[in-house]
Amino acid sequence: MRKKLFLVSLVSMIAAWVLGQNLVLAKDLFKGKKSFVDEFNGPELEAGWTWTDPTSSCSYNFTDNPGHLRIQVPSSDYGLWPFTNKNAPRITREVTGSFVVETKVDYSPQYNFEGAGILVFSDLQNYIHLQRQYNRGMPRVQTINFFGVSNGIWWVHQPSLEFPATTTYLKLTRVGDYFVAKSSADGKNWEFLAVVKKPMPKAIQLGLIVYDVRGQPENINGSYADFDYFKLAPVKVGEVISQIVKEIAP
Ligand SMILES: [Ca+2]
Repeated sequence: MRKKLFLVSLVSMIAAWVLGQNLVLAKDLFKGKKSFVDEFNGPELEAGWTWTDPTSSCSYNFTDNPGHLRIQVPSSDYGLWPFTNKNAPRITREVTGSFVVETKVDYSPQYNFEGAGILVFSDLQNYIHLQRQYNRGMPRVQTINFFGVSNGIWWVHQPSLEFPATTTYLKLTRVGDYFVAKSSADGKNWEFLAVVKKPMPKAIQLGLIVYDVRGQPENINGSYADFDYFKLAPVKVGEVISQIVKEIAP
């Protein structure tokens, strides 16, 4: 009985907090605009996107796989690591406040530390990846990985999620400093990976990234990922509450 009461009050407190955050943040984000969808039909990036390619050696196109944004890297020197490698190509747009973002990516990572997915970026000391990734030598090799850098300190959610499929749906929800990660093989049945609390400014850069670093010597050829769409939508408050409770309730 006591446990039940505790849970009810915990849920009520979280609900009040999330609702408050959500109303404030959602108002900031949507300023008269309900949502944003890019189907990547080309021929150019839609307004609001910024292409970042620090070494000016990567590329993107809408023609190799029509209806998809293909981002490609020519070798395996394209990571996002605050100390040594800041080269990963990405497209981002500014988003303020809470959001749910979803993408579908076709990607076949072959070598260690090849990844592609969603990026939340503030600066090189603060960012979050949710991506399809290859991890040689780990218990789970073909995975969904959820990791990042917070105040300059690298973190990774363990365990990563085993995910052998090459077509991957990724969904990331932000409410305040909470980030909820999910993935799916069909875009209908979503598997919860984790919720993490990471401080981030209200306004961040949100987008898609291809990441390929030299985790093993034979990884020299680079890679590409095909993103089918990018969908930004309002947060479903109830869903976020249930995930946060799932993570922190006793
Ligand atoms: Ca598409």
